[in-house]
Amino acid sequence: MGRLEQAAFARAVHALSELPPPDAPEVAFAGRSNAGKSSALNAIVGRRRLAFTSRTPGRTQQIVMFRLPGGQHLVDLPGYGYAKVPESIRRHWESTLAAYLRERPNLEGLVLIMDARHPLTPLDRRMLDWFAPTGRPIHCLLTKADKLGRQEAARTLADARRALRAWGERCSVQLFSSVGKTGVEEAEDVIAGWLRVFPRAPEPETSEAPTRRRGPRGRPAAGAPGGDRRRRAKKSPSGEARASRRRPRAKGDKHEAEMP
Ligand SMILES: Nc1nc2c(ncn2[C@@H]2O[C@H](COP(=O)(O)OP(=O)(O)OP(=O)(O)O)[C@@H](O)[C@H]2O)c(=O)[nH]1
Ligand SMILES: [Mg+2]
Repeated sequence: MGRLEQAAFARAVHALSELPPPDAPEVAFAGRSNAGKSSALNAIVGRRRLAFTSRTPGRTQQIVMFRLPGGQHLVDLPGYGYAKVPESIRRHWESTLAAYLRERPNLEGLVLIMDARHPLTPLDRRMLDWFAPTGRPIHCLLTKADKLGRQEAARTLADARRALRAWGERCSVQLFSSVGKTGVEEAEDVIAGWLRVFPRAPEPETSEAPTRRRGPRGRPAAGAPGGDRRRRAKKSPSGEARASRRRPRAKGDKHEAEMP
């Protein structure tokens, strides 16, 4: 099971006054309308339909909060830059987002989702301008990378990395695809670190004789010949060993298309 897989819908709010008390770490997903924020959040928690996704831009129009068992929150912010939003609503969200990003004391980091085909739009730059002065980290996902060829993707990443230096050292970037599942574990590592959700301790080695080393339900236990293939410990960027735990996905997996 992924480290963030137990996230559950907690609440959807329109105003900052409705937010829960800031007593546990929080990570927010921001980005242009239709950039793929909700899809990225779903891919990272390893659940297809936790956050609503839609082909219709401007679908997420509230601050939607997902809570982890330890009390931390993942926050799906309303997208910006959708031209058809009425002026009064646009203003409301602009001031709400700016205040949230600057003042939420438990906001540990910002995940900025940008379409890899046109990253760092003027509105993305403004988000970076709002958040970077807080001194907290920003991790950018260049999503829909499946729409780019390999070389184009590599060039886009290098260009974005260079441009993002303008917002300081705490700004990182990676390629991502919710459809192709590119970069999902890398993003999960960053977010789980910010939320202080740590890998589960490895299962203890059994001291039974080799002939009787069977895991639960008759599977070979970790350490038994062939038994640890799916749970082989992997080094995370922080150097900690952790078990590989992503379940395989069917090739045709699709995201939910519309809100019910
Ligand atoms: N090809 C491709 N399509 C994607 C990817 N991520 C999202 N999409 C599609 O992009 C559209 C918008 O995705 P959402 O995740 O709803 O985007 P959002 O940023 O949450 O949108 P709003 O909530 O409206 O601001 C949907 O049709 C998704 O299926 C991706 O990695 N690759
Ligand atoms: Mg959304």
